Amino acid sequence: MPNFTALREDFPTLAREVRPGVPLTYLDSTATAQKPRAVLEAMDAFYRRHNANIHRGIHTLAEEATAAYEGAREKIAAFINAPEAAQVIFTRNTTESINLVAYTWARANLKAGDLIVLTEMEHHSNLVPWQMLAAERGVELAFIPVTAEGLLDMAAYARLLEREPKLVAFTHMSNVLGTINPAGEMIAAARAAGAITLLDAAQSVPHLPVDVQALEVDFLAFSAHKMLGPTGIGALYGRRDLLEAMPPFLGGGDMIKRVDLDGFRANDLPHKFEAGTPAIAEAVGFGAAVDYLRAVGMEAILAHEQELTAYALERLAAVPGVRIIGPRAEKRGGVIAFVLEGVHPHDVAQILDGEGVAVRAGHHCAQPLHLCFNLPATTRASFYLYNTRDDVERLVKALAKVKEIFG
Ligand code: C6P
Repeated sequence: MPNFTALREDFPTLAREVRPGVPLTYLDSTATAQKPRAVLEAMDAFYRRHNANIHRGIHTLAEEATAAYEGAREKIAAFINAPEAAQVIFTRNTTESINLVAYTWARANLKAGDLIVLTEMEHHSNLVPWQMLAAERGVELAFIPVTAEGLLDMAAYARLLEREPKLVAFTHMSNVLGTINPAGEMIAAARAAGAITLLDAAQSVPHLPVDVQALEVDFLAFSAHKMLGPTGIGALYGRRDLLEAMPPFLGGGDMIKRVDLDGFRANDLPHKFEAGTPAIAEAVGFGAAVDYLRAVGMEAILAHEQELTAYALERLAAVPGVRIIGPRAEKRGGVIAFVLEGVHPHDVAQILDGEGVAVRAGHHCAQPLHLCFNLPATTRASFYLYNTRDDVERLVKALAKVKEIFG
């Protein structure tokens, strides 16, 4: 088992104080993760020594930059066990990956009356693109309900599949409830019903082993910044035959094989979907983040976070007035959303910040899910590999302060 307390040393941000004498307790990794030195140094080294545009120049730096960018793609492909690197498209983030599928595959393949199955626990980025498509094309959206425990209602899902949806798109792990959905089982059922599948893996790829071939998923979307990498870069994995048949997303440089005044011929995968100069240094940082996660081990990271979450659930449940939403520990990853009776979540978060405890408050870009629980907002604490029981204790102590202030 890796020494999770010792690896905190790799993250400079975790050593800082929020204000003099108040150390940082970072419990907001679901929003974005902190970055280890290995990522910062890889990006710094890229800019200091190798900076050049890619796929264009034939000078040494251009070749080094291209090799670094494509090398990062290889690492990310291996991390999710993609059959080939060309099936990994660099995007800006999960949101752009999902929009890419909505604007290309969906607009080329779906027509009025076709059904898309989503869930009530989706982040807005796996909801609004489909609502936009529904408004434009008249496709129908249907939702797998969320149970009171915060799980998907699988009987309702089976009934929705009888309606032969064209696409089933759902989150692998909820950014609010922490629920880890049974993706393998759900994808197999969707495939049996003839549907294409898209997995929003923004919260799963960073925290648990994800194997696209074992899952037999058609599209998978995730962001580097939630998995120790930089902001501004994410990835879309896609099945080769689907990606090849899809029209390009954005037009411009690099995504073409040939252009004349009458038209263009699209480039091969993955370049067909990467128009313009991409986030090169960010790709290098993304690759370094994946190296770091691999070295620690995704099984070990998941086990650490689940153990910590079970502990935190127990400790928080003992705080009078705390109501936690979401399932029991075995069914969730390191995310705990809660309300404290009589105190608005924003006030909770503000007082926690005064104690150095960084959490998120609000609807966490999942407004429909909050409505399921009749809550406009929650406070959310989330964990990553660098969090420890000490962080949980600081959270509990800071909550006592909130209660003290609000009586
Ligand atoms: N959730 C949170 O605090 P982007 O912003 O594109 O990198 O990721 C979007 C996204 C998609 N799906 C899920 C399940 C997510 O959790 C997120 C991002 C962050 O919960 C920021 S809103």
